Amino acid sequence: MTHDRTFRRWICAVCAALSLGFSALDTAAREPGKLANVMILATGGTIAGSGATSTTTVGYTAATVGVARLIEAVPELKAAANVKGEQVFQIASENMNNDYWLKLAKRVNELLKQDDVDGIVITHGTDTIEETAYFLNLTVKSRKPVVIVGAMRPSTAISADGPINLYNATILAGSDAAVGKGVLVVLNDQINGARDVTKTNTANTDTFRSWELGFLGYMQNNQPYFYRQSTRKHTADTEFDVTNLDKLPDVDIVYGYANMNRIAVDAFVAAGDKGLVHAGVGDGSLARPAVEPALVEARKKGVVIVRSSRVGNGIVARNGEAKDDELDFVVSDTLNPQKARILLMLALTKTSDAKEIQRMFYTY
Ligand code: DAS
Repeated sequence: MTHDRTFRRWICAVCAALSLGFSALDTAAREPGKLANVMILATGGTIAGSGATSTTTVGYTAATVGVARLIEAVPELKAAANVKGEQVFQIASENMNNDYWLKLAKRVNELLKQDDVDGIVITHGTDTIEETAYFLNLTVKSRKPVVIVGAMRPSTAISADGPINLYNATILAGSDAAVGKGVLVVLNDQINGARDVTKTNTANTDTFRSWELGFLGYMQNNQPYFYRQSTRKHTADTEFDVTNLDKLPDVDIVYGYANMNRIAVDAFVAAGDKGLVHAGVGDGSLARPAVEPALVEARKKGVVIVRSSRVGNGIVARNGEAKDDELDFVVSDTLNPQKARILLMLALTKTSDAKEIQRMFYTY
């Protein structure tokens, strides 16, 4: 074996050992039997909501209860972890935006650098919990657990689900089993991964699913039970860094349907979008002659085009329903349109090369 190849192998071994060392430092094990230190970051939502009566489960006001009261309402948290609360902002999550995401991601990364923080729980509205979870899955630079939790019934309702969801999320955020699993979403005793979870019912407590790709595990009897984990890169392995970002590139979504026209595509391009996600019918199909020419023109103006699907399951195949190689389009793989938008935004902070962005869609 030549010296050069031996040296290269030696370098690779050293790098592997160092990365293991760093990741071990990142998740320094607690003394056995000591409670984990978990930060609860509150952002609003139904879990912090209140209704006029104890039977009001729709038509209540989200984002009215502060983090201190959320924690006080679940005294059992004291046996789950050493918890501290912080109100990062207080909104109904349909009002979530890129600025809130950047603020939250920077605060999470700041806290996770602290040795006295073992994990983080984020209380959040359910409407965009899947998007915030995926954004953090791509921007948190730590293997420590980050668990996002919401509720489908306000805190004032009979059988409010917020308290047990918050308790489960706190247990999970303090558990070694959750280390290195990426950002997790916990409601209804089910553990979902950030990449694949989506809201599937407007009002029911079992609304969060990862459809065909499935839950990662369950919360039961005060502990997590994992049965799978994501095969895609996340958190500590991400190439994206929002530390010095104050704004994200403008990316919007155009929804596909019968009788579609090109007006929305042209409007977003005229508004200066850097990327467009097309939520196509079927396998990400493009209406011709109405829409495909508009997307081709947009690409020629430098707008990066991602073909996604409104369907909800399955792979959007490259060169299937459109000549992606020839048109220099990107396909979203299995990411739904709202998550494809998030990855495209972060990708555009690093490159506008469609082939490089396609690599990112097959990586995360
Ligand atoms: N409006 C919803 C939200 O804040 C309420 C909820 O379900 O959390 O996402």
